[in-house]
Amino acid sequence: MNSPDHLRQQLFSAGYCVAQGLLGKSLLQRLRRAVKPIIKSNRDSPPSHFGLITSCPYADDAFAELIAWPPALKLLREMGFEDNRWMSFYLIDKPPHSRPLWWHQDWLFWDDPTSAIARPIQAFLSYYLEDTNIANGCLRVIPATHRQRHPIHNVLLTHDEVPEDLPPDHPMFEDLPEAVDVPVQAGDIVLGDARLVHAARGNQTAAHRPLLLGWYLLDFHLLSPPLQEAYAHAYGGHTFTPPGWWAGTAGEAVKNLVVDPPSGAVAARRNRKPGIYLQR
Ligand SMILES: O=C(O)CCC(=O)C(=O)O
Repeated sequence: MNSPDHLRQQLFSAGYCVAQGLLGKSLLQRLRRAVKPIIKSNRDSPPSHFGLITSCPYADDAFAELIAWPPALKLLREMGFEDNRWMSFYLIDKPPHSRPLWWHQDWLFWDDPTSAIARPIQAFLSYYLEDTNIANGCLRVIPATHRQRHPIHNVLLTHDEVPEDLPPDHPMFEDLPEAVDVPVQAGDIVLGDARLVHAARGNQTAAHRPLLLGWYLLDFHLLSPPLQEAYAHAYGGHTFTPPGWWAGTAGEAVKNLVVDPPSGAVAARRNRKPGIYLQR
């Protein structure tokens, strides 16, 4: 595995990095079992993300372990991030023979001057539950687009603007030569900056491709007060209570990661469209 220093350097410069083998075999098996009924019950629901994307119901305590997974939190600390908070987890399943996901970025606050800083503020930790590659729908990234404008930014629609049936010839699907595929083994973590332009290959196989994607805030205490307040309104401790049925101390570990409640400060305004804080 690459050293935490190397991973930090890659996350800062390219906008993403891969930490290998962080999910132990036993939690991986428990998570595979936990997502199976969710995937099955959603099999006939309308497509979104050209597959299933759903907020985790957290009903299985494997999710509690995942949210506060000690090896992941340790890695973040070793990478230099000391005060990390959890926002949400999504199950993103690509059904057999499903379409690619379009290029997009996920940063919510492009009007905030800290949109331009090198340090990642909001990051995804993606846990692919099966070996994932070009054939079954791996992640694709355009390195360094978390801080640097790229022509693709000119054609990106925001999440609210993307129609469910975005045509396959839309430029948001363009096969760019500088795009990098990110194949992983089950149990690896992909860490990505929310500002990074990324997409995913289609699933050309007959098997599902499940992903558990968690959003985290890195070094919450260093965020500007307006950002802290915006996150507090959406995710602050007041909105999340660990379910009582989580076994043992699982809920306790998650409590340490909950975003502080609002303080009454002025909150940053949401704007998903990059502006002057994305370098040319
Ligand atoms: O499905 C994937 O592999 C990536 C999904 C993702 O990163 C996203 O939806 O933001």
